[in-house]
Amino acid sequence: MEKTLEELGWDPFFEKQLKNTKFLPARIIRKHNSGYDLTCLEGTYYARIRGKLRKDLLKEEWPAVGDWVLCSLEKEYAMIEEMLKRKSKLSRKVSGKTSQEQIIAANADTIFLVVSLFEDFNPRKIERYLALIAESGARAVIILNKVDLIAEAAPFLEEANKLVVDTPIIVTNALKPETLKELESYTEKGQTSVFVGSSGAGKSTIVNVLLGEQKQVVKDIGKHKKGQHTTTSRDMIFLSNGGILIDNPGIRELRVWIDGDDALNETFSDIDDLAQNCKFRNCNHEQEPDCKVLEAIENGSIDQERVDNWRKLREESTELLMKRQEHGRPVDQRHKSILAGWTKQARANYNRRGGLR
Ligand SMILES: Nc1nc2c(ncn2[C@@H]2O[C@H](COP(=O)(O)OP(=O)(O)OP(=O)(O)O)[C@@H](O)[C@H]2O)c(=O)[nH]1
Ligand SMILES: [Mg+2]
Ligand SMILES: [Zn+2]
Repeated sequence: MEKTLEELGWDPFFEKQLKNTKFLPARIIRKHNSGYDLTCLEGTYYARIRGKLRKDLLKEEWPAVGDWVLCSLEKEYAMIEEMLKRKSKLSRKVSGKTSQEQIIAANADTIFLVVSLFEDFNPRKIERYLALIAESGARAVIILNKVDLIAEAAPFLEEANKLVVDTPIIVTNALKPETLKELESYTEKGQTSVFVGSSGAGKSTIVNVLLGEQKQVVKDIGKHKKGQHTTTSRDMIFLSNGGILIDNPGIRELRVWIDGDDALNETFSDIDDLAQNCKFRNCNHEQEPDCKVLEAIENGSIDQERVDNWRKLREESTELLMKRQEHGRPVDQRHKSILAGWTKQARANYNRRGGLR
């Protein structure tokens, strides 16, 4: 059954970008090694990027699942002619020494971070995800799943609440669909929700509950080894109420893709607030005199580990920026303050290693 553009997630943000075009708006619903599937008013087509557009784009800028593009239809397939500007973009850095970006999903409204309370709860890892989601421009919702497998949720909830200001936290048991009711307010008609988190956290199980059928293969506990990915591709899934979901493979190594320091300031807003009154404007909160963050650690109002993680993420994102600069990428005003926070010691480490970790 063909879908209306609204059912595909079209809204005024994209409509405004259409100017007298002869091409059709279409949404990327799947990525293959050598092309894409996209859906437009005429149906779903295999698609490739027009050579001219391909030349204009860096490889890492190529369309991702969730992107809106303009296409033309040939007999059997579609040609992607233009890309529309994104409302949000969830990215990570490709593993290893490269400074390449990998777009996980485009144009999400909500990103559900699924954490298993049983095997996966780690505040530092959650902070890392939250920083990435803050950078994406989409809204974060934390799902603490598998509550049935632990004795008591309260200590976890308390710990999780220390990490966020107004990010919703939902405690679930995906094997009991009624515990997922609260998710429905985020998965309404035309809303795009993306599921991320470790392998085995329960992303696909939750997607199946929302869909009302076993579409996504979920891990069979008896048959698979721990750490093995069950979901291996990113697929767009359409709910009968008009909601749109993107299930993802579990992420093994989450290297930050942060451009400027807004996302870190947002994720660590408690540290950022305190830092306003530190003696030095670019205080690293390590051993500087008159440091308000160190005082807060001292009096127990903020965890040392949280501050260490902030520093680590900041270092990682600054190194990434350095590396991208070396590769000739432009540095703009937003990057200035993060580069200014680059300490002598960190720069020395970076140079000694000859680049990224
Ligand atoms: N007890 C319990 N088991 C759950 C819950 N949610 C999911 N599971 C089980 O956990 C296993 C992993 O679930 P999946 O949905 O495949 O996990 P995933 O996050 O999609 O994993 P990847 O696709 O590898 O990234 C399955 O055997 C599910 O049945 C829960 O709330 N409680
Ligand atoms: Mg899965
Ligand atoms: Zn300080």
